[in-house]
Amino acid sequence: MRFLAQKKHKIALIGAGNIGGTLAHLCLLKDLGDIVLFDVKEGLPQGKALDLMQSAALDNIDCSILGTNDYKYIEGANIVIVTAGSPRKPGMTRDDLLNINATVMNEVGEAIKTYCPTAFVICVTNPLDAMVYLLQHSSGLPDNQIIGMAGVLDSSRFRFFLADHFKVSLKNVDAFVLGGHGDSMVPLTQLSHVNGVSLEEHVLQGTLEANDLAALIQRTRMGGGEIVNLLKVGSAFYAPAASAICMAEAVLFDQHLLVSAASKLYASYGVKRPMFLGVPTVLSGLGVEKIIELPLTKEEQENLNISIKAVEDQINDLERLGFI
Ligand code: TXD
Repeated sequence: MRFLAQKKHKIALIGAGNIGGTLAHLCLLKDLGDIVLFDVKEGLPQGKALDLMQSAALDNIDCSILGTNDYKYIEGANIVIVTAGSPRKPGMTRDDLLNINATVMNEVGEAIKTYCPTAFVICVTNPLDAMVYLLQHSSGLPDNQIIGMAGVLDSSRFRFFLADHFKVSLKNVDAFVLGGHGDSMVPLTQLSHVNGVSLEEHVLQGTLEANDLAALIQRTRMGGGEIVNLLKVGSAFYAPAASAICMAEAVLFDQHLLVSAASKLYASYGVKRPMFLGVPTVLSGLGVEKIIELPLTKEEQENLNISIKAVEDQINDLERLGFI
């Protein structure tokens, strides 16, 4: 190890389903580090790891992917991305998943506490805002070391719908979505721009119909459900995986990147109890470096309050069911 400037990163992926497998593939293609793919299903992580290693041979990427059913191999991981649990099925609400996935979060939290308590953890499992809360509870991680992934995905969905509507390059669109990962998420129209002009300004200038904007926002809110209904089995996985990788890279490479992430709040943004909620968050080598408090319009705050209430209800359910 004398000549090695820095050790390779170790990335643990908990859950080797659709998102977990895609995450492993992205980590491999981006050569992010050594990968451990964990799942409770015997053979699944091992089979995917083998397949991925064989694809690495074609891309001439020297990396290691270990597929396992044993948590001990996540020891010393720098990053843990959690997708373990059940995906939403057609007709099922995110809240229906609470019971099944809460049990999984307790197991995962215990494993993180035992094997990699210094890792930065990104939770993806739904219902997101409640699961990341529970995962912090069971792992005992400090606030800067754990976030939930939703806002990056919701913002990229909004960006795509806007670029498609305006027929412009995605590069000319930026968008920001706050709030809980649910039907009550809050796309910010003053902070989202097409060709440098805010959506509010587009409406004032007549280059975007108010009705069209409302429809684009509604499609963003229902973005996950639209894909669930099309797929019939399972839920979106390419964009969710890409979103989690964007967050992992921000931490691994100390990018000081501003993203919308489910971060721990105590009293800001109008929350009345500690909770995780999608807010502008700067990610760096410190993990959650800072949470930015944006001034919101009255309407945005009212919408955010609906999100806050939805997350509060989920946490209350966790309490009622004895998970916390
Ligand atoms: O924006 C977001 N946060 C999301 C979240 C966007 C899309 C999907 N979102 C949620 O991610 C979705 O509702 C699920 O809760 C997770 C994972 O979605 P994925 O599509 O990857 O689900 P799969 O393919 O069913 O994979 C889940 C895997 C599967 O292989 C199970 O065997 C495994 O999780 N699983 C477990 N792994 C480890 N430990 C336990 N206990 C366990 N239980 C199931």
